[in-house]
Amino acid sequence: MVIGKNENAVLTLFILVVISKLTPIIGETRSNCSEGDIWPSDDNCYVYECGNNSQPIRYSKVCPPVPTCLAFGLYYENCCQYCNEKALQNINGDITWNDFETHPCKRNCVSGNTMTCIYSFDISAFLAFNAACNDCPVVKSDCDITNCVPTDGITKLILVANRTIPGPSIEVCAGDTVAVEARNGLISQAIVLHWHGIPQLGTPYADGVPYITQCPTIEEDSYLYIFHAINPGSYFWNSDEGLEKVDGLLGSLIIRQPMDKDPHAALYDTDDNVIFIQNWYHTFSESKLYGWAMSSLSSLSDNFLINGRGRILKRLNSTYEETSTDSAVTDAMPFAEFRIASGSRNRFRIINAGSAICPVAVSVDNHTLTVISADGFDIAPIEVQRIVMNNGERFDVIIQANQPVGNYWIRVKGVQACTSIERQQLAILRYGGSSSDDPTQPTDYYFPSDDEVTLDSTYNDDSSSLELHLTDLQSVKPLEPELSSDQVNNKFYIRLGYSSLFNPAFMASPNSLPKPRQQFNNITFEFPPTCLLTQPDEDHYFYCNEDSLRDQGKNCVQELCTCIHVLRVALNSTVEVILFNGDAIPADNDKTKSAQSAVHLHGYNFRVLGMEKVPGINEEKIRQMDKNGEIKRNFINPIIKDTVNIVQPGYTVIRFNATNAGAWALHGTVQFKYMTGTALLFMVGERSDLPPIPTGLPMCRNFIA
Ligand SMILES: [Cu+2]
Repeated sequence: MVIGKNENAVLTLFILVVISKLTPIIGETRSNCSEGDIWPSDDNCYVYECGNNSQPIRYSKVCPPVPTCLAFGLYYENCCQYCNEKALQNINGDITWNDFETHPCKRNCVSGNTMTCIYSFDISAFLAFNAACNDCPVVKSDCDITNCVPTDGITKLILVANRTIPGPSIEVCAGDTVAVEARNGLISQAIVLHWHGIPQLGTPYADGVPYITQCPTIEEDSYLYIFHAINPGSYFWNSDEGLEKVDGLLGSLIIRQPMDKDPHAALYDTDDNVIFIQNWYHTFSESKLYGWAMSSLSSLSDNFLINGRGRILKRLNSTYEETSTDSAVTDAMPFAEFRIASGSRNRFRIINAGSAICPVAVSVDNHTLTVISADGFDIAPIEVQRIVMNNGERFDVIIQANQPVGNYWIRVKGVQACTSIERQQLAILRYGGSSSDDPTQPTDYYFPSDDEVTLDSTYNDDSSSLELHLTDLQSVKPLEPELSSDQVNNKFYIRLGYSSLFNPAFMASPNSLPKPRQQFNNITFEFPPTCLLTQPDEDHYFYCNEDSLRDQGKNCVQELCTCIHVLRVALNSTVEVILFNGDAIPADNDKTKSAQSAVHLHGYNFRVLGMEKVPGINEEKIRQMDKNGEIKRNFINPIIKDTVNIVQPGYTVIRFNATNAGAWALHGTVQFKYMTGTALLFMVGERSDLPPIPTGLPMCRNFIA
């Protein structure tokens, strides 16, 4: 493997590697080198030797041999692979199946004590409410039997990690290293796991976006995700391959911190409650998607689950599954339950891992929610009765057990397009010493009235004067000086809209009406034919954006533009994105229904500088407003998020400092819209800014590439 001229050169090269940390970087080329001079390349991946006529000769660097090492301990430095023996000594158990509750990494966080936390996800197809459920729900405890996966009592095909819904929860401390081995035991589908809200600083190959950061993991194969749990907060993981997330491949990811580091530590006594909200379909997700595309069926969520449980609270009599199943069963299914001690102050982490259309409104009867954190970043506490949150958003709240001992409903209601079908789910807040009965308050969708102080992160403020918006919240972290300037290095206007052009993939016949397809700037995103980050030598496909398509003379309003939508950004430059949305995008086949749409950014946490409703907004108008200084930007402690609603009609302004090299997706948070084109990539930095590609990764390409 060594390309050396003679033994001496090999020895010199070896010494260079050994002392590479001490060798100053000299530069790629030297104008006046003397024959025999040896120096490393800027990226430390090669060694140059000065040859005849001062012509440098490039050699591959000789790395020291890697000792036998578990994959978890391998790391790269200066273009060589090393084994972190210390990390291996501290490894904590290959914990499989349902032992995650007792995982050694789920612990009280103490400063200076970090761990490497290993998890195995066995991903397989499975059946919800299956034969393992015995007499559930008649015998309530049978619903808790391992392998039962009760959901809402409807038997259906699901995709699971370790046979649970939601999937296993990863709970670690800030500073830990997380290693998840995802084993694909599906019969006919690849998988890719994404860690929603984790910026993957320096670990772009672990971000889990198919054909962007990795090849999808095929059947019977596995992929090892290693990343650092840096910022404490509430996150989740999910499959970003197709619609697998919707069918059950998702779970929470909680990063706690030592209490002495938490600015809100004095406000709460307990921190072990997670309210995990997901959409639930009563058929396999793809039959929902194609039912919407090729007939007049609804794609709205059939139900919500809270921590994997719930009942069907309103039957629409519109689907076979709902009308044919035994309502005596589904009406008796157990709700998720949360137990708190009277007088205690409890941190609840509310995670909306939803993937279908409709934001949700979350409230707890008779209790105030003190919001202390949004998307993993602390805010100045604010008291509300209700939080409206879109897919992908997380809010941590404190619930004080200051009411009479008893049981109270936790309500999760689908709003906007889901109001008329009264989609909702309930869970129970039980005080210690209360009965095991259901709460006595009505379960009606319209109870209690909407006249409550509401944090509405969707900015849909036409109902109440009691609404607060994200722009009313304050981060505990002041805005970074480089983001406080009037000027930014990069400014992008991104319009969320939709195309109703001919689209054979979603049409039953050439005569059918095309279904509206969501886009950014009139471009339908297409995933590359090979893996963009890990197969750089095959990067000969065409990227596009609004400018390049215009230069090619394309009119994407008249013809469907489908390509790899890329916005390039220099490393360490500042970025402002003005997201705007003028069209009410039909939420479903019922054109009268629409819902606010959120976007999620990978690789970064961003500041939300402004959100405002502007009727009749379009590209011309937003640019004119910006020119006239009419876009509202708040520079005083704007909150930090990774998922935000695009006000419709109106705009949302975000800023971030592009310090993380990679190809980072910005995408819609309705899964089938993301997978069918509502996405683009921020390409930050150059290839040389990326960490070395891990060795031994699988390759992928299509036949055409
Ligand atoms: Cu994400």
